[in-house]
Amino acid sequence: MEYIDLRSDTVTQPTPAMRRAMAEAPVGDDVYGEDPSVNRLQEMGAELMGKEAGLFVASGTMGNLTGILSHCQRGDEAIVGNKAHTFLFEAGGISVLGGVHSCQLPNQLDGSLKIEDIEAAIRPDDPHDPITKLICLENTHNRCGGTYQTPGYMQDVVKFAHNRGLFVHLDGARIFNAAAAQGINAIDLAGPVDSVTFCLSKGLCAPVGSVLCGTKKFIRKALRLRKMLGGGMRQAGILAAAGIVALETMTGRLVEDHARAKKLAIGLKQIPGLILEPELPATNMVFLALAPEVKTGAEEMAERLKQAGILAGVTGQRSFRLVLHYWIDDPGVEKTILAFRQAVQ
Ligand code: TLP
Repeated sequence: MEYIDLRSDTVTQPTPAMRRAMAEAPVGDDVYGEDPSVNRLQEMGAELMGKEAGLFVASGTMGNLTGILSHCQRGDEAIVGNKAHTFLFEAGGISVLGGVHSCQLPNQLDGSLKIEDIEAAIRPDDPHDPITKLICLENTHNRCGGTYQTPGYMQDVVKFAHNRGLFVHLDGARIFNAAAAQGINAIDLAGPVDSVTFCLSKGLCAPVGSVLCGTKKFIRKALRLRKMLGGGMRQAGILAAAGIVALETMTGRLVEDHARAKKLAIGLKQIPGLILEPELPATNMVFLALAPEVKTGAEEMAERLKQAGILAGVTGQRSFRLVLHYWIDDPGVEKTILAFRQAVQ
């Protein structure tokens, strides 16, 4: 059976244009800095983010880890949201591999961190304390519902951070969704931060990879860390070629996924027993929960949906995440609404 796979936008397959570009990509040894496709992708990424340099990495997780370890020494502290991907879903890498202590602040409903909370969390110069070094933001914010932050918020946090001698790293895995939702460019969000990771292999459909961007000096440091982490790939241009196509052709269409997410949310909201959280999605993610009167749990419901050809992401005992992407069309949305209606009964 061909499934309608809404578990994530990470499930996206490369487009035919990407497969062609991969087959024909000029390549070289990227550890020597000699892969023309990787070099081109890195330059494109840096320019789009308003940074001096970029570094192609295997994944969003590797981009965040390499980025945070480039800012922080062992014993430094990074301020993160308590729902941040970096904190929840990256296997504790910054602590395990980098000796970086994390200070978790409550993410607000919209995914932001309050500047007052950040200010209160900055450590005094006291030998009892780790040294506050970095603030990590996420935009769009995955676990807060695919919500986005505005350029004004990004500027405010960075201005505050720099006044206090802190750096800001942005997990911009879906920064192009954040930009598309606001009708702006990614540079309007990433421009102020010290470093940013964005992903090619989510809504942009490339098969592998992310790009970490920052100053030349920062990327020089990150290059050594990437090598240490085993991420020095050789003829990686085969992968980068798909990333180039992703940047050239896929960012402009993300609004279509956002429109379908809204359509899906509106359809699901009509079904008794389903609670949309939030009621309308900000970007490409729909989060929903089962109302108390529904006896079935999320796992069993997901099994029923699977029988109907729909793969839903289970996020808790009674909750789901549905992610829209390039490979989900309007009939797919309709079919999903119908399948939920039948599964909830
Ligand atoms: N997110 C995945 C899962 O890990 C939850 C998903 O399905 O959404 N930052 C953000 C905001 C992310 O959502 C993800 C992946 C990453 C970083 C990590 O990217 P990868 O999977 O490439 O390491």
